[in-house]
Amino acid sequence: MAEVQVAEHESYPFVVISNRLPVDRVIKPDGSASWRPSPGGLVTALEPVMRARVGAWVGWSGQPDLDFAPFDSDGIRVVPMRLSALEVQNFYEGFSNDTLWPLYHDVIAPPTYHRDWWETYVEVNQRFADTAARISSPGAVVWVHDYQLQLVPKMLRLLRPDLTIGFFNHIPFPPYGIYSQLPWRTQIIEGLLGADVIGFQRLADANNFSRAVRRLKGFVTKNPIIEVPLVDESEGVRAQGPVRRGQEFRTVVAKQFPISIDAAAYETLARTPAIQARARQIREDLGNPQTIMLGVDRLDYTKGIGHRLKAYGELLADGRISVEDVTLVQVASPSRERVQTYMHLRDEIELTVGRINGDFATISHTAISYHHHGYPRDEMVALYLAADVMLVTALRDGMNLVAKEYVATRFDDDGVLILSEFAGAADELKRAMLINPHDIDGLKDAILAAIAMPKRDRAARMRALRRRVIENDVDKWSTEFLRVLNNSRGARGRKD
Ligand code: GDG
Repeated sequence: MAEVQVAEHESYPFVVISNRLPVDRVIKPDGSASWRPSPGGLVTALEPVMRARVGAWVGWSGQPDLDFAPFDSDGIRVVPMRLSALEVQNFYEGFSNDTLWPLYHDVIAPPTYHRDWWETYVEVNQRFADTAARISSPGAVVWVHDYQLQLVPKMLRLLRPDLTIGFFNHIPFPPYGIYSQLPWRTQIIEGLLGADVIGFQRLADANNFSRAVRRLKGFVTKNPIIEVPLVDESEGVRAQGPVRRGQEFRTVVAKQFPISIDAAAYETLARTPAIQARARQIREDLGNPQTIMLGVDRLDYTKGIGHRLKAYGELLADGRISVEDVTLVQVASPSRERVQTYMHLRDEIELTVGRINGDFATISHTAISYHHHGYPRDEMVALYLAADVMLVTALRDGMNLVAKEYVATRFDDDGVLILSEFAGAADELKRAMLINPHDIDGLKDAILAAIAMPKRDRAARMRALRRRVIENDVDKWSTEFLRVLNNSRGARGRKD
């Protein structure tokens, strides 16, 4: 097992751990390599937090079998972890993306359970915990992120009881009836309970977690506090049943901290004349349709891309809209391309796009402008500005930052957000047009209503949405999480 090369003296008072680093290693055509910021929800959310603090970010470089020394990237100290090709298969593609991801997203796709994937998950989590333990200064704050690393909090507490440990779950936490399928359900709960604060996107996720704790461990939960009996100072999470009279306990906070975006940064970009010109250009290039609808997602089965295409295709087939008037732009950024389910999904989506375009596009007007690649952020903002209707039709989504980015961009108070009630963002963005993506007729009606919505109604809704997104930005999210984490430092109690 490769050691991370960290100088003896290198230790930090604030450490973030996530599966992926905030940077990707890219090989240029001339064979030289460099690091560039990686896209994705987590990075987008945490970058500003890290830049404002003295700390390090521990994560995988994205390429198997390679060791890299820690380095500075744009003000962030980056500590790369090594994963072997087999670990990438078992831990990342396997247990994380083919067991936990589908299980935590309401089994939209069937989860696969393999014991050797689990074993690698334990080993890799241990290695992340070892590295964090080595580079954290005494009493440091460590913030662990996401479902790939749920065992790290307990492992880290055993190694370094002096640390304050936070965990944030970016994806949903499923209801107990679904969660209980997991053969390693108790180990995961124990792993998470090693944290002082466990953050979720929605209240429902925090409640699902507390219920799993009650069912599997018998601990008392008094929202948002969970009492973990201290059988032995560092191993309390192994205990079973409620705290007994006279017994000491550690308190763990499990509550919702809805994640957000750097709203001001999106608005600044949107106000840039070059980006506005680009938005106009996009409309022109699409043949000046009356309505541009937009979808932006990782190509993932949780995002409901197929449901959206079905609704749009049926509206064209019914003759209720035409390609001259309404165009759909779909950005589907490549994701998890080595996992079977994702390969099938791509085939299925691209077949549908091809059929709809084949049936309805004309020489001058395409039906769906489909893009299976990522774009620079400037281009994304231009797309948001150009889009009259934004379609977020996730079947299940922790939060969905795209919905918030669209709102932050629309400083002109225009544009309609159609938002799935199964995305965490629906808890906050109540003035969006909330839809059930499984109800195709309902989705079709919502699309028609969005297209026909008078300007005054669009503006009123957008103004209300903007207030929410601007008030609750990513800075507030991290400040609030870290405030609660700081207050939780060493929280203990004794049962009377
Ligand atoms: C997970 C949870 C939760 C996408 N394509 C491009 C691009 N993106 C950016 C978007 C957005 C981010 O990636 C995607 O974030 P989401 O929240 O929509 O979804 P996940 O990737 O599934 O994120 C999710 C999130 O974590 C945070 O907690 O909200 O529920 O599943 O920022 O703009 N960015 C650029 N080019 C692209 O082509 N530049």
